[in-house]
Amino acid sequence: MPKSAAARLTFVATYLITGIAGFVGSHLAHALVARGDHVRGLDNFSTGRRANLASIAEKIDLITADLTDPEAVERACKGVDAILHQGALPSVPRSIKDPRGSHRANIDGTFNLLEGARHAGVQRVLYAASSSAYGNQPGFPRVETMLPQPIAPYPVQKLTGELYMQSYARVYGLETVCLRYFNIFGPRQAPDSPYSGVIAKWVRQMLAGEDATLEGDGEQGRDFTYIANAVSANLLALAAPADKVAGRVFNVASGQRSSLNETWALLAGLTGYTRPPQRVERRAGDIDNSLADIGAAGEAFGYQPRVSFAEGLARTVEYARALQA
Ligand code: UD2
Repeated sequence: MPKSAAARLTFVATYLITGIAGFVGSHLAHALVARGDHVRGLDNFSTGRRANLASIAEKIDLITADLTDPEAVERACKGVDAILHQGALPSVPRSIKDPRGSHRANIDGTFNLLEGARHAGVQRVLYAASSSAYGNQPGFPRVETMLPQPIAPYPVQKLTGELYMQSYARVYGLETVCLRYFNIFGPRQAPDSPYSGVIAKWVRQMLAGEDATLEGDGEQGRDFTYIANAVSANLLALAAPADKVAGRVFNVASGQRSSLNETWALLAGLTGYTRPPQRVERRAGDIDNSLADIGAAGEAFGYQPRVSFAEGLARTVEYARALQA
């Protein structure tokens, strides 16, 4: 086995972030650059935005390439200590509309990344997995030992990536770590696509005084997780000893459930929005409820959410308001 990641990665290391121009990828890049690490990024700019990297553009090595290009991915992995694999085509409804496109990005892309990592001798890969893997089975909070029951293509793809990560840990000794993100939100999340996360979308619409849509009765719940909490989970998982994390899956969440109706009310209060929601039908493949047990990540690498849901919403609205000004 190589030196433990904890020993090696406490020194200046070279990281590859896939999907670096996206919401989570760009936050990770800012955090790693801030602590003086070398950051290389890969993005095809299909959904990512250069503006997300503007203030660190000079400090990172940016490769414009697609995860489905095996040679480009293999080149990007050379000389890298650890990878934060965030590149993906998210959204449950997008995957229902275009299962082939999201399959390619999420499954073929993840496979190429693992092959690139293996050939380049990368030590550790953190993988952005999804809470959607749990599906609509009974039993809350969600614990990593539950059998996944994905419904739409997107959760199937994200879960397939997890299985590949675990396989590469067992077969090739790559230190892969799957972080199951629970509805991450915060500044820089794209607000203007039909596939945008609900909080980013509502904040933009409410601040612009536009109608906003509530799909279903609004009683579906989510464990909304502020971006800074997800970033801290990644940094902790990078530094954790291999025997605590390699080949494992961890929930990354706040450990609190909020309904969409509650979320609407909080955002309306923060933005001064008074219009009623435009109520439309529930989405196909939507999850009723989501709430994580975050004990495993706490035990393995000391993860604890530091920013509450209410504080996260306030920061998100403040950011969006400053952009509009
Ligand atoms: C899933 C995953 C999440 C992440 C994400 C990536 C779950 C529980 N979560 O998020 O972890 O992987 O996929 O895309 O599976 N909605 C409205 N109005 C709108 C937009 C959305 O009412 O304008 C509703 C939507 O029907 C859903 C909820 O808001 O009930 C959340 O939707 P979302 O697209 O923000 O995220 P979700 O839960 O599909």
